[in-house]
Amino acid sequence: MPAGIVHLGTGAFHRAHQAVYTDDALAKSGGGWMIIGVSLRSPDVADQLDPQDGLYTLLTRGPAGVQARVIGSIRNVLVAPREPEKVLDALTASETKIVSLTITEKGYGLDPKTGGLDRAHPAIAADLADPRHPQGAIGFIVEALRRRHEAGAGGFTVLSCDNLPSNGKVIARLVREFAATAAPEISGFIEAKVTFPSTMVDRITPASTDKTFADVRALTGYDDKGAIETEPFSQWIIEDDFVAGRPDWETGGALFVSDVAPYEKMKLRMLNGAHSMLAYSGFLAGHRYVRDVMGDPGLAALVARHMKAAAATLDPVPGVDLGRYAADLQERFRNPAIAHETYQIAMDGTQKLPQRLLEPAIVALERGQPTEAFAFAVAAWMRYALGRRENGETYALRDPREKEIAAALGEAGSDAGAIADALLALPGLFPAALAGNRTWTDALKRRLAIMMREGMRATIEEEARGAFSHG
Ligand code: CS2
Repeated sequence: MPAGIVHLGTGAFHRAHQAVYTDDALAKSGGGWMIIGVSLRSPDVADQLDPQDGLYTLLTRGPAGVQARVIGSIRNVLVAPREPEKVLDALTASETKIVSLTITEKGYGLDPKTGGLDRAHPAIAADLADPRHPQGAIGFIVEALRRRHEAGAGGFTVLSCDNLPSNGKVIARLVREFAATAAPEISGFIEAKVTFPSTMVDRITPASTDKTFADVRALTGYDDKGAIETEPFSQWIIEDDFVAGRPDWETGGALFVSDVAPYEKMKLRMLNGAHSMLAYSGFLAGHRYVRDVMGDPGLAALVARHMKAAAATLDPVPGVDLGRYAADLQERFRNPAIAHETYQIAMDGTQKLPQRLLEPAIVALERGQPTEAFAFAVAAWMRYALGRRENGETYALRDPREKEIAAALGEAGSDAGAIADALLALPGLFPAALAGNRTWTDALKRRLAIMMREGMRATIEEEARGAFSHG
């Protein structure tokens, strides 16, 4: 079957989510919707999948057991640094009707201060300097659109599948802003021929381990270098605004709506917000996996509290009972068959905090609702940002602002107030509504001080007992 989709960022999440919906759609309805994957950095996925004709096994692990399924929707994977012209050929091919992305929050080049393009972002800066030879996602999309416009071809749909609020609007803004500098002649073409639907994506997908490969071998008899694993749950909510058609993704259960924003906020604040909170606190309390966190009564109570506080910041979500949603999320977090590392979720904190913890904290403050859950979560991130466990062992933060954080913390030592002030002052991270709110910063510092003095476990116990509930 011909390819109709070029996907940027062919990591495990894409292969456990959009590629599966596309596999279902191809099986039921056919159509020229195979996927050409693109890796913007590492050749690993291409080297795993291409010798296997793009085929790979998806393991689904539920409490009741494990299932293996071969996914066939990916045709091949290109490696951008190795073969950039082939990537541009795929993006400009007339069959290409959708360009989708899972490049993580930090891949976009979004300036948190302005909501626009961060011209200092490494890939954005490089691509603005040499727009005909792009390296990053936005650069590739704009150069491909420029070539399509020049050739008199049509546009395509840009489909962001990352955990950013209004992800379609965000990438539309970045593409337009980038094009205004790099290819101003295509702005009318973008308005007329390119759409940017927003999507909410959800499926917990831990990194593959030796156990993934061993189980695949036992279940299928194949040595599958591209095998991945995930949970049974999967959700995809999409705005139906495709400029040149789309696969029959409803087949696999995708839901098409006119406004995805309420669902995105719900997922980002309840699932991802609780995830970030439990990742920082759980990691420091010695829990390797999310399921271990859920087996810790104090932390499990804080997860429930967090979801409740996050739910209170939301407007009604069509067709969703938020109490039921929270209960289902906790059930998913408890899944004993999924080994999802707290350290994996803890990465890229500066990119995740705003939409997951800071925005809901501001809403809670405005509405006079409880904010302790957010103060605890942010304090846990600050403690985590020190990059050392309580026994002194160090770990990499794996955050694009890691160096800047280390420099900011250089002077602060172990003083909770100084640590918090240094991190609150990181440019563009904490909105004034939080950094300038004394009650909020005091609540945060009080928790960080206990974390520094008594350790994370003791803080979790006190927090779960409600010992700080008045601030
Ligand atoms: C997690 C997400 O790593 C993280 O930050 O919170 O990847 C989460 O597992 C997914 O969004 C679930 O859909």
